[in-house]
Amino acid sequence: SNLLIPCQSPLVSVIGAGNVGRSLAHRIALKNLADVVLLDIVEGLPQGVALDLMEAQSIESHDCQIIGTNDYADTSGSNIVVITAGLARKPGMTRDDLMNVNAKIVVEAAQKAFIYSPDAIFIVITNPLDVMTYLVWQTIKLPPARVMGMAGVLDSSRLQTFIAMELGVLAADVHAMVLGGHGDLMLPLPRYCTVSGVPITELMEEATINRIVERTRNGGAEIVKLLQTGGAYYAPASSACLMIEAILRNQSRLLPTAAYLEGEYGLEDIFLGVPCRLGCRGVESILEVNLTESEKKALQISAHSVRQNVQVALSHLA
Ligand code: TXD
Repeated sequence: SNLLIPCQSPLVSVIGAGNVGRSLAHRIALKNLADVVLLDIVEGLPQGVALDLMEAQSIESHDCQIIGTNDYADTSGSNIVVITAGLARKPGMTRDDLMNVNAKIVVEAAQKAFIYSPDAIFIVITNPLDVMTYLVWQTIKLPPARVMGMAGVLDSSRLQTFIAMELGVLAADVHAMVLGGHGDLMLPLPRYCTVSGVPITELMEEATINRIVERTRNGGAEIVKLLQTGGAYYAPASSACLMIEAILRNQSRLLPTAAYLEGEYGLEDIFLGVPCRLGCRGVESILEVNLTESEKKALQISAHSVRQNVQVALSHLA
């Protein structure tokens, strides 16, 4: 009978077993979504993290296998490859320095992972997000639907949390949409934020909304300032996990995703955060919502800055 045919779990490979990578592996296992291969350049690190996670398997009663490795051959046949590898900013390093170092790391990771998982969907997390996502796509030349970047889900989740805190409502009842690049130029859209269907513009003063929007823009920096030793990782891992779940379960969820634009929003040949339907084929479609003139302008400015950085990174890689 069909019951006797063993069915293989999906496989997610996470490149970079640092804070985000290991938290993501944990999250995937807790949700029993997929087996996970954690890969890092540091010897012993991914093996240790994977073993530690596996040692909780009986307590958490999931049945995901998590292995750690330094060898891309072990990532073979992944359904999804997530790239979190990279360096954090060190004293004396400019944003450009960081970008050029991470560009090299990310391009190499994409090339090597692609050899072993040519059918995978690639999700990029490494910063600067929109630039790195473009480089991955350009390196492996996949159909654009199969390459995407995670940032919008995190930025929207931050906004949702701040709205919930302000109004004293359940965060899960709040829905928000943040578009544009991941960084100071992101474009939160209060007009499209609701609490159980009620627009927040009906529930909050404009000044309050502006304050919350500003806090969202600086969400990453606020955490870095508190932690001192690195950036956020729990909410980023949860955000990436949501996208992975939407893909593996073919949920067709509408999530803000850094996707390749081919004329949408008047933009071409760029990865930028826009609302996407995520399903088993990756980015199933891009939704073009109506933007006001000033919102369009803000998106253009965000796009311009991403484009400039892509050029810097490409000239450095050449
Ligand atoms: O919204 C978003 N997209 C983001 C992005 C939210 C949070 C973090 N964001 C970015 O993700 C952050 O700015 C970094 O660029 C990445 C990873 O953040 P994380 O906090 O996980 O950084 P860590 O803890 O320093 O981990 C990076 C790991 C570390 O273990 C390195 O040894 C490894 O990457 N690394 C490599 N792995 C494989 N191959 C190579 N070449 C390599 N170089 C470093």
